[in-house]
Amino acid sequence: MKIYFAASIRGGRDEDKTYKKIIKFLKKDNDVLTEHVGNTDLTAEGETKLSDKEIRDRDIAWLEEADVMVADTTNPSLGVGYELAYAEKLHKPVVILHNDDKSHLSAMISGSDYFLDINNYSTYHDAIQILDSKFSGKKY
Ligand code: 6K6
Repeated sequence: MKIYFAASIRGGRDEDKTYKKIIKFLKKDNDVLTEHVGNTDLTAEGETKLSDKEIRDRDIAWLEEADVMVADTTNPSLGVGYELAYAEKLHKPVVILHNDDKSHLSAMISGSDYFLDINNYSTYHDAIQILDSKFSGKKY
């Protein structure tokens, strides 16, 4: 399966180690199109050779190509909010992971009829267990 993993970049990188572990798990059986999101060397300012337009257009092309989106919404991020709305527009299946101990998910996501697969987790191990139960043997 092709997975679009979405998580905060310029919104803040406090959870980057969790993103990295989630991506490592997902990569065992899937193609993760957005592996860079888990790069722990990436700062919120980050260096990139691409313009913002190139980043946005490339990411939307990947989202169109993906079978499913997995979004970690723990660290609020405008980009992730935009990607979630875009996934809804494309009718892509979306699995949301959110650590309620760290933030309160936006009502625009938790109150949407589209985003029904919202999963609270506390530790990285919980997050992996949630994804394992969803993805093992499942085709989107
Ligand atoms: C590197 C470091 C900082 O910026 C970069 C290069 N930027 C991005 N590269 C790839 N994807 C990006 C970049 N900026 C945002 N995105 C997409 O938006 C990712 O797919 C994330 O899921 C989401 C993060 O949005 P912000 O608003 O937190 O940056």
